[in-house]
Amino acid sequence: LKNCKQHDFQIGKMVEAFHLCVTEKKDILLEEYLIAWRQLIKFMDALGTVFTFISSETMTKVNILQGYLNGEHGKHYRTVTSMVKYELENEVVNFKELPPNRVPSGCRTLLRMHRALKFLEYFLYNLGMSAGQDKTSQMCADAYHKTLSHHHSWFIRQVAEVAFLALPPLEDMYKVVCVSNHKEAKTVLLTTVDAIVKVYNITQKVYTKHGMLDLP
Ligand code: 1Q0
Repeated sequence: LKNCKQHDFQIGKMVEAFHLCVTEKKDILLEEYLIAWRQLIKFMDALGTVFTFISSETMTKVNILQGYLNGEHGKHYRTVTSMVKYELENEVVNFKELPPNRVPSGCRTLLRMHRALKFLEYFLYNLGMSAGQDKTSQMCADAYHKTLSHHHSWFIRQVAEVAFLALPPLEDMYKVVCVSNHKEAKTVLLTTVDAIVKVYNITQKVYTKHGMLDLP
């Protein structure tokens, strides 16, 4: 496990990006959103090889969205609202099962990440509120069972359960986020949760409005 000087995950950068991605009109800037996610991927990579499968799957999602942003219709992918509008108008949302060999839609891809944010919110909250005796693997499993697991297949759930067991103890997690004690950790983690909740709620509203919470 790498400590905070040996890897370049910075929780501050992640929180900042989750803050900056929210616009005044309560929309989400995709570019900043992806910056936050790249930090999360770095964090998973710092935890070791057990998490490689999860982090590379997450990277695939980030790359799909970045691909749309850099693509010929990139200007329509600047924010979540503009992406949804564009994909709806052009009927590329994939409301039905995606034909093979096609790049999944932006809406469908973002939905996966959006669901994962709810998990992250619970997990980081648990970590922040922990008095120190709790096991990280248990806190992570609890968060997962309340949230993301409902959207995962049996196979993926088994993969997740194995990964949880490989989570380092709380003090080591603190080192990865560069905090030295529980009080500091609590502040950092609850600030992060706050930023994530804001982003989550905005996305949730847009997706609810367009009946997009169950895209296959
Ligand atoms: C560090 C702890 C990591 C624990 C991860 C728990 C989540 C388990 C996820 C398990 C498997 C993911 C592999 C594949 C999933 C896909 O099937 C699924 C759906 O996509 P699709 O195309 O098949 O329909 N994909 C997803 O759900 C995408 C999201 C994956 C999970 C992202 C988890 C992000 C969590 C990061 C934790 C970092 C904590 C950082 C801060 C720590 C501060 C102390």
